Amino acid sequence: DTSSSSTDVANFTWTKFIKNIASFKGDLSSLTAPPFILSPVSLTEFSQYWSEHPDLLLAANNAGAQFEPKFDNVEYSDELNQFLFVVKWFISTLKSQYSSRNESMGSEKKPLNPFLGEVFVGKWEHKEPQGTTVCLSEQVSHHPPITAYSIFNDTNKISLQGYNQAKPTFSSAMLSVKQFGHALLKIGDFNEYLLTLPSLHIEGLIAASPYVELDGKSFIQGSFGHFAVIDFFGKGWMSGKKNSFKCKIYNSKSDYDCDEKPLFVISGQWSGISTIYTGDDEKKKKNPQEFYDASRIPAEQLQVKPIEEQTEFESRRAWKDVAAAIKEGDFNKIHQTKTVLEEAQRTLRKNEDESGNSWETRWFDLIPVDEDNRSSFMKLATLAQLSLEDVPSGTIAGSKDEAKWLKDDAFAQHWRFNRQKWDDEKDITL
Ligand code: CLR
Repeated sequence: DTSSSSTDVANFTWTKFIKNIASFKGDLSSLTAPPFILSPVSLTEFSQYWSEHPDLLLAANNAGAQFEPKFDNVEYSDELNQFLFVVKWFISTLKSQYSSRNESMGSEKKPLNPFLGEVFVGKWEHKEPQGTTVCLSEQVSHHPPITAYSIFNDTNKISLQGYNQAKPTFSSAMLSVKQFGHALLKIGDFNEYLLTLPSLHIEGLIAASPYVELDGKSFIQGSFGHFAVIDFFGKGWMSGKKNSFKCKIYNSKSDYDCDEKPLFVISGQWSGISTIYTGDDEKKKKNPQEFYDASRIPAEQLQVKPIEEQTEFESRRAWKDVAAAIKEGDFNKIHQTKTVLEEAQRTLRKNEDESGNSWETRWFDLIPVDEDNRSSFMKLATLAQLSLEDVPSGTIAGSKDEAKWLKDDAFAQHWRFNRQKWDDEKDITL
């Protein structure tokens, strides 16, 4: 019976893949996976997810505009008002970040593992007077894989920078991922926000239709003290709905520590509707107002120049043949095209070793925490009592968790955008 044998083969391959995952140690990139679970998109492209609602990002530079919904019994300072815009933009990024592949490809898939120096650039062009929002993404490390990004709009004086490393761990057919890194948002000359990245796990592996479920927390710390904690839950929790969250907003981290009543509580689904209450009304579920509806506003894709105009470092050009082979589902061709790319990388590294010149990152620098005067990371992390070290994003300073992740020779360094390097860039254009 030939009709059933092809499904048998697919099932066998998937079962084998799951078994491989279960006994796997180290970096996911080296895991061979059946073609149907491979994505033709590289992780360097994921940076664009921070701004697929650019209007909400720009709105955070609110220039006096009142955040809606507005509650009559709340006093809004300019800073609190802006903080709400920031929270709304952050919530709006989550659908793109964590569930867009399910919509575009039917399930979460294994992204292409970027090579060192791979870049992805693009822009959103807005109606006057909003200018252009630029997205720059660069693979700054291959082992471990780390992607750094910078998204900015000079006209609106708003910029976001950050970096990301996903560390997977496996236990009993469960794939859990801790995110390292953080994002820093700067609005105007003075207002800055630190955003931490939640942990997540992959559901649906056994059924061969994987999807991301967020399970940790994100913190947002503003330079004027405002603090938000966002708790993420999946299907089996609280509301029972997937992609649920609860966000509490406080005047300060110490209000949160002292268990003060939050100023606002927002709850619902980040992939759907969420509701905002004042801290006074939340328990009684009085006067609910819609906060955000992710299903109503489609993501705005950034513009990327045609592949013919891209350099060999640019993601879509570099992965063109591999992506085509993945779309064809041709296992051998995937392997062949990938090998060409990997061999070229190996030769580059070998030449660097021999000549003693190591690879130089293009737009980002690795900066020791105490020399980092390009961002307010130290100030904001200290306000939020978060670790300054290279530990999972959002780890509390001095906590057991921090101790668990700290290596003896730890020496905290973080990736920071170097605007001058981008302004001097000659080869890569938007
Ligand atoms: C990368 C940085 C983004 C947010 C984000 C979303 C989804 C994550 C991805 C990060 C890292 C890689 C990831 C992915 C989901 C699945 C994928 C963890 C954190 C792994 C490598 C693939 C697992 C393979 C199964 C799907 C078979 O801002």
